[in-house]
Amino acid sequence: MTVQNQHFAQQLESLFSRYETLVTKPNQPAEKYNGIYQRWQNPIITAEHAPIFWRFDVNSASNPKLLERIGINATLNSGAIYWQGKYILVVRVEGNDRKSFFAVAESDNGVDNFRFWDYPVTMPETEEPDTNVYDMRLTAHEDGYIYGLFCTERKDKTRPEDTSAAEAQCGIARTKDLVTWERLPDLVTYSGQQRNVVLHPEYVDGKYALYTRPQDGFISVGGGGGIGWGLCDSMDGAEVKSEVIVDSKQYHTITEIKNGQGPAPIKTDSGWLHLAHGVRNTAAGLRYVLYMFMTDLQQPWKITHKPSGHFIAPEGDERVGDVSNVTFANGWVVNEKKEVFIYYASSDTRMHVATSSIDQLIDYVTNTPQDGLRSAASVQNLNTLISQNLKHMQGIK
Ligand code: M1P
Repeated sequence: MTVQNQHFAQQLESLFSRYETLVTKPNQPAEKYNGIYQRWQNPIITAEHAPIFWRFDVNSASNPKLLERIGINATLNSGAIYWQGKYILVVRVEGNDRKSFFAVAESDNGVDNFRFWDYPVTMPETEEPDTNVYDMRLTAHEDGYIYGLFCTERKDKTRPEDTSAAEAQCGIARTKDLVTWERLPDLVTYSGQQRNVVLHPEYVDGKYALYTRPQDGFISVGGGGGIGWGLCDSMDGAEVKSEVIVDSKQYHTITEIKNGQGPAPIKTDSGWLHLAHGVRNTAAGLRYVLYMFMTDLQQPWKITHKPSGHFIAPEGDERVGDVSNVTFANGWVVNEKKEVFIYYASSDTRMHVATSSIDQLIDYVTNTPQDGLRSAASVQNLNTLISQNLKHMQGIK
């Protein structure tokens, strides 16, 4: 073996060995307690989790200096499904070239040892090719398919001179095995643009039901916004003729600038549990947090409970990344034990998990005070709790 070949072999072995250490690292619950959910210490999927053979040409003949050929920048906003006893994420993987694509990663326990399948998803295109695809929401629909709804982004051709002018719409694909995807026509709505569109898992009045996010522009929702709701006859040529707003953006709340549905809601005996994101502006830029609400079982477009404030906000290392001060979730799953695994990305960079249970989340959603929309109302909520607690604590002395 030549010196160069020896160096190549050593480097490659070290790359594979460091990779194995990373992907097999056990995760532990974080220390902080709120009784609602448990954060876990380590990010579950990072750019470094992309297999070595995605990034390097491992043949010493064609890559004698062992250079990285295809760089991966981030692993973020992932759809999730509990499928055949495995915790499956359809990860948004973003290359160094800024293009996102989907790739499936699976784990046996949902909190660590996530591994990507060998190949990313080959998503068919429509007649109008996507420039970028991202943020898939997975829904196992009662029609028997697993649907993936995602954002398809293309250049805004009405503004050819503006190189950042883009248009977001909802791409739709379905699968039965998460390997082969049938691409269906993009969703048609009568709002300017759409992002954060999610398919409800059940028919409503015999139709498919969609959570939407009507928006006037690509980043700004403008006069539109809010989490919308609409029905359509078919997912093959889906058209939502009218949208009602389920949860609107609201002044001086966590949704002041915009909001969007997270993953598909979870059905419980008390109502549909929803996870969403809310965005407000700050001097340091936009801040994205997660929040929850519950809707009526028969009328999923009607909110029955909505706790005030955020459910998960960026903390510690989560606060920094490509787009700092962001938590975003488009995937959660429930297992046989009614445990809930909430998969969220931090700062558009890496994936994390927090675990909870259906009972805890129902308790949180139904018993947390609502937002009174004024400081005085917040103090009133606090005073009520304090006085109840002080009486209770005196009683047990
Ligand atoms: O950068 C934060 C998020 O911004 C967008 O979300 P929204 O449409 O609600 O503003 C998306 O691009 C999302 O992918 C990203 O995480």
